[in-house]
Amino acid sequence: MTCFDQLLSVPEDTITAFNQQGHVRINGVCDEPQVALSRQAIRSAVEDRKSRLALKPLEERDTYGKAFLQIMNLWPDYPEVAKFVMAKRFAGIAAQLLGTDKVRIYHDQALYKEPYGGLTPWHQDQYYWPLETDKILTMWMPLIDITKNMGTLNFASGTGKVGYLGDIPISDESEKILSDLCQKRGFEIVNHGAMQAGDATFHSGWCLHGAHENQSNVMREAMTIIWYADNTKIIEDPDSQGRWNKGRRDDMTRWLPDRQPGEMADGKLNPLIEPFS
Ligand SMILES: O=C(O)CCC(=O)C(=O)O
Repeated sequence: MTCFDQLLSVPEDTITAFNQQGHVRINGVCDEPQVALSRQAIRSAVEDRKSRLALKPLEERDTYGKAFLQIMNLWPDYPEVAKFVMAKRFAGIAAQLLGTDKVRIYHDQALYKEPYGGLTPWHQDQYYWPLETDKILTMWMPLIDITKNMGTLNFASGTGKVGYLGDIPISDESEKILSDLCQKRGFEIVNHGAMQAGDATFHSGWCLHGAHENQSNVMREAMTIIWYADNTKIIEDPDSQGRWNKGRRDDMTRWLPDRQPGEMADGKLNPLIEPFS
C-alpha cells in the first residue's frame, strides 16, 4: 500500500485557519519515497507534453509566459500521474478543509518555474472557474525541496471569501490592481517559506496569491490539483451577477466539455473521489 491510500486527519485549527485566511500549509502530505517516484512520472509527462509546444525563449515571453511552464490535466493521459492525482489521501485533506465528504477533480497542472523564471502575478484562480461554489481549492506541492527564493507562493491572508473581484485575468494588470488592493485593504501577505518535497500549501479559489521570481538556477517543480465539493453546479448563462468572462468560457470547453451552463459539474473529466469510503 502506498501513502496515497493512507488518510491524514487535518487538525481542527488548520481547518479554522484555512477558513479564516484562505490558505494553509501542511507538511508531509506525500511521503518521501512516493514523492520521488511521482516526481519522475510527472517529469516525463511534462517533457512529453513540452516537446509538442512551440516554446519561445524565456526573454521573449510576456509576464504570464515567464512565470512558469503550465502543463495541464496530465491524469487522463499518464496512468502513473493519475495515481497521484486520484490519491485518496490528498482528496481527503481537500474534503476536510472544504467541510465535505465527496470531491471532484477539476483538473491538475504541473507548474514548473524555470531557472530565473519570472514572478507569478497576483490573481484569483476562481476568476477562471465557472462553478457555483466557494468549496473549491488547490493543493500546490513541490516535488523537490525548494527554498523561498525559488518562488514559493505569496498569499493575501483573509481573502478566501472576497468573491469575484471583476474581469481581472492574470497579467501585469492583475499584479498592479491586486497588489494595490492588498495594500489598501491591509491584507497581510504570507509566504510559507522553504518546503520539502511532499509538503503542500492549500488555497481556496478566491484567495489572492502570486509568487516571486525563481532566483535560482534550479527548476521549481510543483504539481497542483484542484478539487471542488460534489453536487456543484455550473453558473447559469446569462448570469445576473455578470460573472462570465473569457477565462470561464475557455474553462468550460477545457474541463467541462460535455456539460452546459446551469448543469451539474459532473462531466467525464471531473471524476468523483470519495476518500472516506
Ligand atoms: O506556481 C505558481 O507560481 C502559481 C501557482 C498558482 O497560481 C496556483 O496554483 O493557483
